[in-house]
Amino acid sequence: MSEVTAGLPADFFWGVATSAYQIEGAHDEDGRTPSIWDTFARRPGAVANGENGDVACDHYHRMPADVALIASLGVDKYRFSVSWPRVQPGGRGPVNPKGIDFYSRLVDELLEQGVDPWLTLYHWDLPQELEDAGGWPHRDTAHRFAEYAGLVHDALGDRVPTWTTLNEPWCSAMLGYDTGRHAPGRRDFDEAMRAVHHLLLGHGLAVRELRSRGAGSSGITLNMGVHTPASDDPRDVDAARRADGLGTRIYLDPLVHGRYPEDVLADIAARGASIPVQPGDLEIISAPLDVLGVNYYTSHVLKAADDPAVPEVVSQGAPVTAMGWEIVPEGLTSLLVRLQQDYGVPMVITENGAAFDDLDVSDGYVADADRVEYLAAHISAVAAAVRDGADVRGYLAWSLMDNFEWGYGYAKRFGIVRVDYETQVRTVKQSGRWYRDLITGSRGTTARP
Ligand code: IFM
Repeated sequence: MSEVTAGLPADFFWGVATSAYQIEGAHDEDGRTPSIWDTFARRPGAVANGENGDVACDHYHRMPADVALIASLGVDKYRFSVSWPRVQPGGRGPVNPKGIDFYSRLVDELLEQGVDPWLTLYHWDLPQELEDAGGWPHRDTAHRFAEYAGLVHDALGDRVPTWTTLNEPWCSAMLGYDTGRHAPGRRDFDEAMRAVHHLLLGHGLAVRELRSRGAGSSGITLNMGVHTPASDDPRDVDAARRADGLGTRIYLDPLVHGRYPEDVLADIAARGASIPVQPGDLEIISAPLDVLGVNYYTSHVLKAADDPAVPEVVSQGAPVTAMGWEIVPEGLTSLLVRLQQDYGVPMVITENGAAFDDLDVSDGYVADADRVEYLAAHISAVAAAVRDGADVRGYLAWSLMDNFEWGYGYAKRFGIVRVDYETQVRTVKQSGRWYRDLITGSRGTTARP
């Protein structure tokens, strides 16, 4: 066992993650209809260089080779997402046989290669028709999502052991409906709060559908970090409380404790908005989670701003990735220990990784020592949290390969495998080789054949 993994249990598992819109391409094939990201990416100025996911990594056409690549990394699990408008065009009605067949073949291919499929139902690609009908601020979207979850489980439930309902609902609600930086690009805080509740309700209803069909493990993935006040000035302390409230507790308190936090409800009300809870919703939302997915990239230091409702993030002087995100591995240890104490749900790191510019590319070799260092520091941070009592069962690196990084287009590369977008050639980076060796070493066995 290396120093990096010291303290991780023998059955700790390893994997890689992607999402549908970021890698699949084939945006209008085999009956797929547009999602909010297809629409948003066409809005001038929404995505860097006017890029979109029409082709992306062309994974839809290269899936068997990509699965062989995944298996060559020696991972236990592959986390992917299903494109809702591919399997249920328009977000209503029957399943699209060609669309679901793609995922059925993907699952079979993974199982054949000895890799467990980990399925995320929603990684931000809402069918455009459902946005036109009101999107996540509209309660019916939660019901549509549960119906879709049932359709996908009917087709794949016999072979997929782990189900995640939503990926990072904070991004869907806040970036999608408050700041407008993500699809659908609306800017209205009250709509964002309505979206939060309907995303959580959709999660709870979907879990009910999955469990009624005998699903194995069901959970949700949240993006989280640590929020530290810039000073002990009560205004900075309040800034950190607010960021934690809207970033973490507004999701985990209802999911685990069946109630929204009072202080957060008061902050929301002070901004003229509200959470549209109806009788029975919180019971649905708080169905026990088998697993909490934790996506971690950075942590923030907060300072009170002129508008106390919108705290300011200040630099803590740490080095940054190509996203400008500060590298704070110790934040991951603190976060996991805090989540264990406050919520006590078994956890898996469902995403962690870094964008770097990968300038050193030659002769089929990508030297990305910066990414190796980032991954090593964060895996060590997970091991430290486990030694401190956090129940963390596995780690999935973001991302298997370079892909469409939302508003940044293809300029930001998170992969441990490089994608040449001209040729679609994949090259395992130094970090990918390092990760494979780490996995092999942590098992004390040789790599899978
Ligand atoms: O690429 C995204 C992913 O889709 C969701 N989590 C964060 C990643 C990096 O920004």
